[in-house]
Amino acid sequence: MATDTALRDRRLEQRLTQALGGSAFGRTIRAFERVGSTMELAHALAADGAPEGTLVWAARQDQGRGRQSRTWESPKGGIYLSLILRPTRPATEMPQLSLVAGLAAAEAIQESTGLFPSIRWPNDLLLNGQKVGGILVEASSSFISTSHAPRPMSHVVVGIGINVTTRLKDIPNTATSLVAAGAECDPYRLTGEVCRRLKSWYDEWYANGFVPIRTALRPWLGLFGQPVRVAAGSKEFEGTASDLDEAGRLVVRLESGVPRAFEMGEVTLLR
Ligand code: BT5
Repeated sequence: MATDTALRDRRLEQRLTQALGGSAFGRTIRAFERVGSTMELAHALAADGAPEGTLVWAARQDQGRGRQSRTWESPKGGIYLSLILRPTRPATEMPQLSLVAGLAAAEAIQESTGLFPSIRWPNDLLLNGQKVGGILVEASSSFISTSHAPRPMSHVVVGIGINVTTRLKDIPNTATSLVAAGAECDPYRLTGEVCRRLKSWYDEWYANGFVPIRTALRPWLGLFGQPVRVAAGSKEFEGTASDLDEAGRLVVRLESGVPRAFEMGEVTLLR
């Protein structure tokens, strides 16, 4: 993309290269002081043939996005990154990548700050019940099919946003930042940790499927045994979160006593 070349910030790229210390995820870096959305750039680079592990990083985004066209507030002080992946596992397994990335990001935050974030299935990172980070997984349209047959994906972009030194007045009142939670944190080092851990858990998932990820996720998932409401599509369900199944679906024991597994959805804790 022409704009990509024009806006690249080589100084940022050098700092990130140092912090990544040779991580295979992030071996190719495109860094920007300000972009629309790192997702857009990553999709464009992937369509141009960028290799797996290409990292697109920004210090600010003007059009940061969440799931279902929601806005991801992306002021200065956060880290905003997208990684290009080219998995050949079945497209039906793609939602698991959100949990693979959540695990990597939670561990990276803990390693960099000593804080212990919880993962709110399927894609939120919380500190003290407030959102400190979010994950967005988008697949290229080329593999979206009307057929139910599993197909290899041509590329997937994993986006991660984390509020580091972000001022609380610049983000929703349901949000927090690492600094507000009492931690000091270097954003470049945190990026390096995220990339290294994502590479390692992604390799594990790729080779052995979701089961080892499920085991590693257990201590980070704060939901089990709690009353929850799950909004899935146009419907809402209430019950007790009871498990994460072997495909990464959230199992909720509904008020009727019947367990139901959710592949996607929004979870609210009821207390
Ligand atoms: C997410 O969506 O949590 C996924 C966020 C992914 C952001 C990254 S940043 C790098 C890459 N480039 C992008 O453009 N996006 C990705 P979702 O579950 O839909 O949550 C969105 C909701 O989180 C919003 O509706 C707000 O309520 C809340 N929110 C918005 N900005 C926030 C922030 N900075 N911190 C915490 N919560 C926020």
